[in-house]
Amino acid sequence: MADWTFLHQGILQGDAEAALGAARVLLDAGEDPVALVEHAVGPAMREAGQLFQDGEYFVPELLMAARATKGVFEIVRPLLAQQGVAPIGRVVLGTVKGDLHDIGKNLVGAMLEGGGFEIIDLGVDVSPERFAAAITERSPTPTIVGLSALLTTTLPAMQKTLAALAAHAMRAQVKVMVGGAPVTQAYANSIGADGYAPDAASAVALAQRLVSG
Ligand code: B1M
Repeated sequence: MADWTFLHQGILQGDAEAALGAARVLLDAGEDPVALVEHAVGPAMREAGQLFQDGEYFVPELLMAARATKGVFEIVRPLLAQQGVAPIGRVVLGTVKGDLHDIGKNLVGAMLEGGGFEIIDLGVDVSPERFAAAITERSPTPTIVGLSALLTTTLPAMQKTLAALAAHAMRAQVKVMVGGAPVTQAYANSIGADGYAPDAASAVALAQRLVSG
């Protein structure tokens, strides 16, 4: 029975070096990379998200946990690909046009990756056309488009992105989830998004709901 404690604690404490070392030891001992994600990486990031929601972790702690997760995924991702492990969904993620805030978007991406999703991160200031192109360019077709916005002035770019997806006849093929400080459930409903998540932990639960039907 594998001992996931060091990896779990390394991520939770945001110690990227310790997490990477623990992941290497587990993989060298023949542990399955899928089990590593399911038993250590995912639970540790969920716990970090919960601590953040409970007010025990602040943004720096969460960012460090995300950074540790990212390092572990650098070595786990190719092994998953070798095994032909399919992600539970593919998410095209980005901060909308005109908006340069990416801390929350990156946290959402790290949590989703920990939850078994493949992330295609388009970065910040992403135009509606680039979101649409990212879907047509990828095979298999991504299942979710995730839009982040932090400015009230860039909220309309979410609606424009949805319009661009519709104009390229791909709105029915993908689910659209939105988030960011000025975004609300009412706003998400008003633009016809499929879901809204207030934080990174809820984003994982929402994405799982969206891919399961
Ligand atoms: Co700016 N900024 N900023 N900023 N900034 C805010 C957002 C602001 C509220 C500050 C304020 O005035 N009190 C304000 C917006 C006001 C408004 O529109 N109502 C503001 C402004 C005005 C600006 C500039 C215009 C300032 C200027 O230049 N005059 C400028 C705009 C630049 C641009 O984008 N074009 C600007 C610039 C910057 C910096 C570059 C300096 C920096 C960004 C650095 C970076 O991201 N790499 C910055 C920062 C850091 C902030 C604050 C302080 C922090 C934002 C943050 O990272 N929060 C912010 C004030 C604040 O929020 N206290 C502010 C932490 C992060 C974990 O939370 O991003 O909300 P958040 O993400 C959460 C959830 O929202 C959710 O999950 C995340 C994790 O729990 N979530 C999603 C986010 N995306 C999601 C997507 C999902 C689901 C959930 O699905 C896809």
